[in-house]
Amino acid sequence: MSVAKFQPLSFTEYPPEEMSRRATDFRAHMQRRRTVRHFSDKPVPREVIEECLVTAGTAPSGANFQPWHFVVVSDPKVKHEIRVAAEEEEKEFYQRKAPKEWLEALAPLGTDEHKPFLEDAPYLIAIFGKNHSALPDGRKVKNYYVHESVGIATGFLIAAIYNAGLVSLTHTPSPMGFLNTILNRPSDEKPFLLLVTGFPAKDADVPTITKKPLNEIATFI
Ligand code: IYR
Repeated sequence: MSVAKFQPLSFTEYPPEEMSRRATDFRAHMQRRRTVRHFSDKPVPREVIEECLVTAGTAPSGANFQPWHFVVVSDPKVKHEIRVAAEEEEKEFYQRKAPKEWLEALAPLGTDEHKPFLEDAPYLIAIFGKNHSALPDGRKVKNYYVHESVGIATGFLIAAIYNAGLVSLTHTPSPMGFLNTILNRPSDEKPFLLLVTGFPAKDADVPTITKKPLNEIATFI
């Protein structure tokens, strides 16, 4: 067992007004983020995506095992394969599997089985959760809180991509097992979601939806 090692925390405390201003500025910034379904094919520098992925990798995780893997797809042939496989699953979902109630819930978003963004966007980031890790001595150990950890890292990634001046779409064709086959990932890794990333199309529009107000999402005791 390795021994705990500690170092001083690097932390900046802000005066109260500056803290409030920072909280408000970030709130206003994040409130403008929208999930986008119409992408431009305008290229995005790879370094920007790399920086965003490093940010995602700073997320907290169970036992700091960092149980995630990101596959960044820009190859048009691979994007095409993903689109074909995803649209097959989506067709099954919209035409057969989805209960009426689910389709009703999706109606305000205007989604259907056609997913052209999977080829239009410059990057598809496939996010996988890893059920096991290899220790430095080669032993295979179980990862903890994989869903929570990967969910948090994905949140960081969405915020980083938006902060860089790009847009994204959290896309979850179901089931997503085809991603292991197409992207050559081991069966121990489970696809978490596909983050479609790039610039919005010039004529991109978004559904008119609202977010719940604070008093509906939080209780102070
Ligand atoms: N995966 C489908 C359906 C879908 C499901 C939910 I829940 C959404 O919030 C949006 C879409 C699709 O991508 O169309």
